Amino acid sequence: QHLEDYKLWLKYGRIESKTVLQSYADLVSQVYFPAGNEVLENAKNELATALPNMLGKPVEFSKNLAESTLIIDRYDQLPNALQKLIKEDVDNLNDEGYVIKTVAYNDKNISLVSAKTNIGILYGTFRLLNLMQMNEDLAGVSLADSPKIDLRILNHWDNLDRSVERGYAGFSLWNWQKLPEYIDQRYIDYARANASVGINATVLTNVNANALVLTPMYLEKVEALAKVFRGYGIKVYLTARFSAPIEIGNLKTADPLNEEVQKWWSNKAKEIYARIPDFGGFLVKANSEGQPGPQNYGRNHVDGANMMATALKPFGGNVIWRAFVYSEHDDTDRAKQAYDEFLPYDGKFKDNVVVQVKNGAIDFQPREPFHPLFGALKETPIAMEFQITQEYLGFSTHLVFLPKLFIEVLEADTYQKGPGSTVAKVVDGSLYNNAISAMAGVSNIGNDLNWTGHPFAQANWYGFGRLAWNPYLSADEIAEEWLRTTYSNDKKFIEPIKEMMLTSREAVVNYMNPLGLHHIFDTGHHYGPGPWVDNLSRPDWNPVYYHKADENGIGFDRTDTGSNATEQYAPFLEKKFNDPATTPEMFLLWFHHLPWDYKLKSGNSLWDGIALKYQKGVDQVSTMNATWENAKPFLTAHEYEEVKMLLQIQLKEAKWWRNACLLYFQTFSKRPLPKGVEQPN
Ligand code: GCW
Repeated sequence: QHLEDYKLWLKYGRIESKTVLQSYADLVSQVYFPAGNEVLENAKNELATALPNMLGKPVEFSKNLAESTLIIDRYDQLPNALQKLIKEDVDNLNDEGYVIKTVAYNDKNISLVSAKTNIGILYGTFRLLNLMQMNEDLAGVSLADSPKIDLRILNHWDNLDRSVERGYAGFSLWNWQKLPEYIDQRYIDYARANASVGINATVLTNVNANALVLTPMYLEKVEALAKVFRGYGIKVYLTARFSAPIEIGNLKTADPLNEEVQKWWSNKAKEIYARIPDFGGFLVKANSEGQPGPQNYGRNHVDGANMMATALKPFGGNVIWRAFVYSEHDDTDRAKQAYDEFLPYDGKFKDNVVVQVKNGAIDFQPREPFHPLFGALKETPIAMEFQITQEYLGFSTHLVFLPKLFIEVLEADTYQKGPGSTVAKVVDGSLYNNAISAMAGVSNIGNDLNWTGHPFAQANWYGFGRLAWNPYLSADEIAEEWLRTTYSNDKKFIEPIKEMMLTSREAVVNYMNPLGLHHIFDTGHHYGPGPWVDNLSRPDWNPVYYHKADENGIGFDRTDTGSNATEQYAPFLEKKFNDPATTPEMFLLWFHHLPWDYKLKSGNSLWDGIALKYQKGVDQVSTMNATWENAKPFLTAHEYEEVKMLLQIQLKEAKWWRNACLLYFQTFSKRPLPKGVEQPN
């Protein structure tokens, strides 16, 4: 029973509807799938496992193309007559895209899955199985799809001792001790899951990096993982500790302008590529939160990134350089620092450098306005960094459907090239025609039986992959797909549970950080509330720095009368955000310090409005509990119980947040709680 959780959205359960079953049985009565290469064999194996499970009988692979009902093959391998039928669709695909189409061939309708490349075939096969799991009508299917983003990459914050920074689903999947010889089935299932949603790269190690991973002892193990992942179209990246030349190379310096250092990195790249010819490259966190970097030697981010880019270039590798920088020695508003530091470098990076920017300017809060670097960096490929692991969102205990958050950011209009310059267009490279486009997700995966801790956190892994493939999908579609492949195709189950997922993100904002409040988490672990914390060594880590509550009011003035972070946005937005009346209320206290009696659009005072939001968050979680209760008939006892227990914790903790924040803020507002808000006791 519990093992079902392990299968993620690849359960391939028996199809219940008789008519669907019959139509699929017809569809696959003879399958032509020659395969013959590792990637294709993996696709074929997936089919060979999935179809009998779904249909209840073995699959017939045939050598006779002419008589087959389903043909899966690369375009260049197809007979001319078949090529002709899909030429137009195939012409429009990119290298990773695929076509799934019903065509008339030899006087009958057959289904065709084709692509320009092997990996396209793998993706097409997974998509076909996905459609079948959702009982979609495939009789006249005509579908052509290509990823809109080149690099769809997971970032594991996994340490070599298998602890996972901000990981809440057990220990790291990578069993360094048993590698390279022992290939855990998990590696294969991880690769299958990723490939099924189009994730095509993974960074194995934490950005707070350990240089040891670049030594031969570990590279041998990385090579073994890369070998498994290659068969699923997944490239391996590593984090590169900037001081590695000193730590593992016996050099006296890691100065990027020093020739010895440059040579060391070039040799390191050569050594890695000798083992892993398709190695992706390095992800680097430099001069951020105490990590070493070029600034230790009086150099800058461009010097550092370009030095590594030069080393990787001959082998086709990339440098992904993070822009998550802020300094305790700089009293500029933390939200402004990354933009200030990186904007002057626009256009100065080598062409195999991507700058990776978190979705917001502070740090993965339940809600933040989009990072002002999106749209502002015009000549530098910019990768989106989302956090799938729920550092500030209740770990793997709270049910929060993150595609809602991701899409809110992707849909935001930067106005940097006029209206319609959305973050999605920046990230997919279409706005400025960037050479590389990338979306990264900080993984929520660990060795828990169900991979992600909370069963619904699987939906966040799934949703990240889907959005990295197509950043224009809706949260509704993603939730629906995930529910149907994970739980049930029954509408009576799907509709209410989908609704629960879609409201869950707003619920967490309401009970943790409503109206633009942010970073009021307890210190270090970031789990519960800690808005009162004011004694940390770094002022920019203290919650009081962010909410600035006092007797007059609450919020961070980031307008032209305050830190002027608003000036980092395009003029249209700058103006909008400078005025509380035109600032979307969801960002109100992000940009403004306002009196407790400030009147909200609802007519409520700010104080009452804050209190009502906290209460609303609690009420929403109550509703989530009731919704789950009603879904009981559709669930196994185990499925029902595990989420029920988690939702009960979530309710308790939503109340904890409400009570803690309201009692604390009330010491400043000195106002009673409005009607409808439960009195904390
Ligand atoms: O906010 C911080 C997290 C750190 C993380 C850092 C980063 C990997 O609390 O745990 O370090 O962000 O993104 O580099």
